Amino acid sequence: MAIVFQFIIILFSLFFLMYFTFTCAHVIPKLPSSAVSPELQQRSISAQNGLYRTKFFTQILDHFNYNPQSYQTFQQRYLINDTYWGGAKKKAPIFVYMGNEGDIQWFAQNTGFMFEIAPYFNAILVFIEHRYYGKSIPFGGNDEVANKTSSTLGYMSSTQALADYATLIIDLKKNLSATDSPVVVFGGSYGGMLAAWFRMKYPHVAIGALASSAPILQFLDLVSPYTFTNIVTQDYKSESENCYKVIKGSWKEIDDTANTPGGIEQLQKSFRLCNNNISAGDLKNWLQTALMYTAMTDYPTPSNFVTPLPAYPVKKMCEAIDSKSSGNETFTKLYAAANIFYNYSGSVICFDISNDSGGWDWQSCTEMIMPLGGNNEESIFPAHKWELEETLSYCKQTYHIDPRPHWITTEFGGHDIGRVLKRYGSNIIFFNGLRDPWSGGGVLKNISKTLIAIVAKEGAHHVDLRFSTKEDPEWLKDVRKQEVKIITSWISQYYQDLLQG
Ligand SMILES: *[C@@H]1O[C@H](CO)[C@@H](O)[C@H](O)[C@H]1NC(C)=O
Ligand SMILES: *[C@@H]1O[C@H](CO)[C@@H](O)[C@H](O)[C@H]1NC(C)=O
Ligand SMILES: *[C@@H]1O[C@H](CO)[C@@H](O)[C@H](O)[C@H]1NC(C)=O
Ligand SMILES: *[C@@H]1O[C@H](CO)[C@@H](O)[C@H](O)[C@H]1NC(C)=O
Ligand SMILES: *[C@@H]1O[C@H](CO)[C@@H](O)[C@H](O)[C@H]1NC(C)=O
Ligand SMILES: *[C@@H]1O[C@H](CO)[C@@H](O)[C@H](O)[C@H]1NC(C)=O
Ligand SMILES: *[C@@H]1O[C@H](CO)[C@@H](O)[C@H](O)[C@H]1NC(C)=O
Ligand SMILES: CC(=O)N[C@H]1CO[C@H](CO)[C@@H](O)[C@@H]1O
Repeated sequence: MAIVFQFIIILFSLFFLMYFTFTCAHVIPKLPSSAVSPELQQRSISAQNGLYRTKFFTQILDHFNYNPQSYQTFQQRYLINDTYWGGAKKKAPIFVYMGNEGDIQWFAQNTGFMFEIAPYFNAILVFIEHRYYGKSIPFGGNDEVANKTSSTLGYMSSTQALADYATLIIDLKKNLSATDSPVVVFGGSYGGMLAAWFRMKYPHVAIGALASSAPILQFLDLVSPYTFTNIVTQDYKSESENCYKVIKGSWKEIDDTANTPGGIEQLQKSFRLCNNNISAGDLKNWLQTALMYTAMTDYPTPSNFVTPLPAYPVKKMCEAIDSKSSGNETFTKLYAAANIFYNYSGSVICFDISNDSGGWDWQSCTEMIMPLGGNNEESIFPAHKWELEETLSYCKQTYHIDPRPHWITTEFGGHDIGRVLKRYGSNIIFFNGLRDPWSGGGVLKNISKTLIAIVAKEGAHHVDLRFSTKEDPEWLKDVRKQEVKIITSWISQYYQDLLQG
């Protein structure tokens, strides 16, 4: 679901850059789920259970090659819930979540929408884990081997993942004797991109797709690299002009302080950091990460997606910054804001600014070259021009491979998407919340009667897929109602077609 910012990756590229240039810090956004460490995902997962049973499927390593190595297999995890299923005899529907970059249990638990609509549709729910994440690791399930070099990581791609999903779904339908049951696919963030692409590439497997917050246009020459940060900027500005100004002014103040004797110690103290060896760049990354993720997960109710947060966290951060009790000091104000993102639980003793990298780093070095992180004059973040060259050299250095920045648009399209899709595509819902910085790379216009863009002005990253709560605002209830209505129409159309033979 979460396509979050690849913050980690970004951090990596950032460090690489700083090493050479010591230029100002910039954080490249990541999809939200890539920001959550496996340990953290695990902790939140074990807190919940009873939603599904876990299964494994023997999956082929390489769907697109007939050389002997490609016949190697790995165990792919999927989760299943058949409590509400109407059964194969009734041709009751199969709802499949297309796993993103992380542990599938985490996505299942953050996709309450599917659990809540399953009884209405008498649907069986299936959540499939993406290869190279969670427990679905090729090369004997050993991530140290699988993740080690580009020759083992080479089998990780969106096209392989889609082929995995098709293979598993077809096999599962056979096992359930449910070949005539309609399949609807769901996904948020990167998972949403996969859902949309799955419907385009495998129309014989899925009758429709709900692609929530899927930035399928966040690629080279399609949207401005500034959209992401422009939206983040707008989010904070919309709360208060002062909030925007304080944050925007803080970067220079951090640099200036860091350059004075004892400045680093002062920063450490002001922000209550555990690390005793940080740079201004580390601190700025850490703050920018908080600002970006808070914008992405600016949900109208308390949430625990990337981290526990109050309802409307952007507003809360700005209130902290604007509040008189935060004093006049920029750092006190910023600390108060960061404390909301990093310490809403109140259990953090000091902040550990450290970084690590996940599997998305590989993906963002091969095909997922998303122009992001560039900032214009107005930006709330330090100015930084997005350069393809930086990504290319970082990837070369890290993985010894050349990224293929045009592959995604070659494989799935994107240019003139409306004109192209309206002639051959159908049955996709593109949901976007305009407060979500990723919405800049989303499909925001209706393409045809069955390629529908649902746009929520107040919405954040795949908010529609979350479990409903009593406090949900009307607009969110309406979005979900609209989605249910559209999915109902796909399914009844399918049954009609089936009758007509
Ligand atoms: C399916 O999900 C529901 C919650 O919506 C839960 O009560 C039920 O136990 C789950 N069934 C299985 C087989 O896990
Ligand atoms: C279908 O059944 C076969 C035989 O039991 C099993 O090996 C395979 O994993 C099953 N497929 C799925 C998707 O679970
Ligand atoms: C702090 O980091 C710098 C490089 O960033 C390194 O040269 C120095 O040894 C480190 N100091 C400590 C105490 O780790
Ligand atoms: C904050 O600013 C106001 C107005 O500029 C000033 O009167 C006040 O003394 C300042 N407070 C602190 C704690 O610096
Ligand atoms: C986290 O919040 C708790 C409770 O408000 C507070 O006592 C603690 O100092 C905070 N941690 C940091 C690092 O600021
Ligand atoms: C390596 O594998 C683990 C699964 O345990 C995954 O979470 C992680 O993101 C992978 N890292 C890389 C660099 O691919
Ligand atoms: C797309 O069409 C639907 C009705 O079919 C409408 O509810 C929705 O607002 C339209 N979306 C946009 C972005 O105009
Ligand atoms: C603060 C911190 O831990 N920074 C580390 C982030 O990752 C780079 C690359 O591995 C390290 O060099 C930094 O020390």
